[in-house]
Amino acid sequence: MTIYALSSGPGVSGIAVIRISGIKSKHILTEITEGKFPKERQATLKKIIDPKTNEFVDEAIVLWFKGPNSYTGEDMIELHTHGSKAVVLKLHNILENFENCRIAEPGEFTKLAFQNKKINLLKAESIGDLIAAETELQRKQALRIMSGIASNRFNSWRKELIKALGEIEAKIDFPDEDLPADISRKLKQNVEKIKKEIEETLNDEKTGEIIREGFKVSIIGPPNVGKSSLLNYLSKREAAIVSEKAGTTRDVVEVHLDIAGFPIIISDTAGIRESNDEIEARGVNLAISRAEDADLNIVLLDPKNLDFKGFFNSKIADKSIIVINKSDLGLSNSVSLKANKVPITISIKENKNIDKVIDEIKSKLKKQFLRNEDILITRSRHRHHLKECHKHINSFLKKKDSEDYDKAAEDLRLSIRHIGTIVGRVDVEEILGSIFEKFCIGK
Ligand SMILES: Nc1nc2c(ncn2[C@@H]2O[C@H](COP(=O)(O)OP(=O)(O)OP(=O)(O)O)[C@@H](O)[C@H]2O)c(=O)[nH]1
Ligand SMILES: [Mg+2]
Repeated sequence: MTIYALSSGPGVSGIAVIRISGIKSKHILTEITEGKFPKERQATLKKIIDPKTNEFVDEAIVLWFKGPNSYTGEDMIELHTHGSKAVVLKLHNILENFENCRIAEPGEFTKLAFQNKKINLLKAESIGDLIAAETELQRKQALRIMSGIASNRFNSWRKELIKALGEIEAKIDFPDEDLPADISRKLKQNVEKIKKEIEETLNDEKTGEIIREGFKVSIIGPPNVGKSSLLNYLSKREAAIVSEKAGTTRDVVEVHLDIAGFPIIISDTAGIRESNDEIEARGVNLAISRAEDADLNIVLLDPKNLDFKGFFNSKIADKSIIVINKSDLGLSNSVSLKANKVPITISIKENKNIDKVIDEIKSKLKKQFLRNEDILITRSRHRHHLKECHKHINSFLKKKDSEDYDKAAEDLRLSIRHIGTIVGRVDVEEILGSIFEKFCIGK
């Protein structure tokens, strides 16, 4: 099958890039251009024609990549046409008329690259992350993972574990050999070292995932205190409806922001109060679960609504800053705050002190992202498999020295499988290879 797709963004642009990958690429390029076939990897200006009618379609820069030296590993073409909708549409119509040629599915070029072993799973994911990156931090993280920093570490752990497994397999397969009876101390020490390194990697406060997905800030508080006003102020637009009526916001309103290069998802939520209105009550539940889920909560109050113990549970309290809005109305002294946190007093109406809230967010962000340089985990998928790997290593290390080797080998096998899944490599041959190496000692 040969696939094609517009690889540059949709809409009008100076240049549009259409990619074609697959066995028919060469044939297609011969059919839609005239004259000499372009040299490999050399930008060539060509007239594109409709092979059915000989109609002139556009002038384009044509690039020919012969597989496997291409992004997908297959024969590939890039057509850099003028970026009009009509040109792109016409080319799509021409391409769909070729036999066994269809439009690509989302991510299919990268999937082919992975399947053809041009890239591993981590690199495939980080290419996706780089394309989606909206902030400096996200771009840097995607590039770091793309460069192979995480793959190298995972692969080296995996290699060590495969080596250890090979040794144990050798004992199972050749019990009569002159091998020490116990699982050697050195082998255990090596595995112990990997275990410690994995623990350090896991102990990262999920920074990589937070950079990728955005730092979640939730604005929570009683109705009518100015939560939506704060969201609008921070996002510099009318993202949420503001009204003097209490209970205006029902759904969660989300805005993506870039504060000092940090990716942030800020959520405005329904004001929290007892309500008989079913929809409002659902909004309140949603608000509380958002706050529990957030990386940081701005608990917003106003002088008339200083009570928040109703929703300030332990999941929310630890990651909250308290902000009292409407300072222009004067503060009531008679109300004591029920949290041992110093509140920030602001007025959105008079634009007072809001920079203090922003500074507070920034300082939390800086703390969170302090050690982004040694981050290896950027998705919960990686974390899950690394945790599983750690679990099986632990179980291996707990096995008594002279205990059943079969069980110890199984622990290692599972730990290898999980770590292999992160980079997309689960290969029985490799384990067999490692056994074979051992087999070769004198045999
Ligand atoms: N005096 C004064 N009024 C404000 C200030 N900030 C917001 N308001 C007003 O307070 C009212 C409620 O504002 P919203 O932003 O809708 O409040 P909310 O917390 O989102 O309310 P709900 O969505 O109903 O929970 C509006 O009339 C705002 O104009 C302020 O600093 N001072
Ligand atoms: Mg609101």
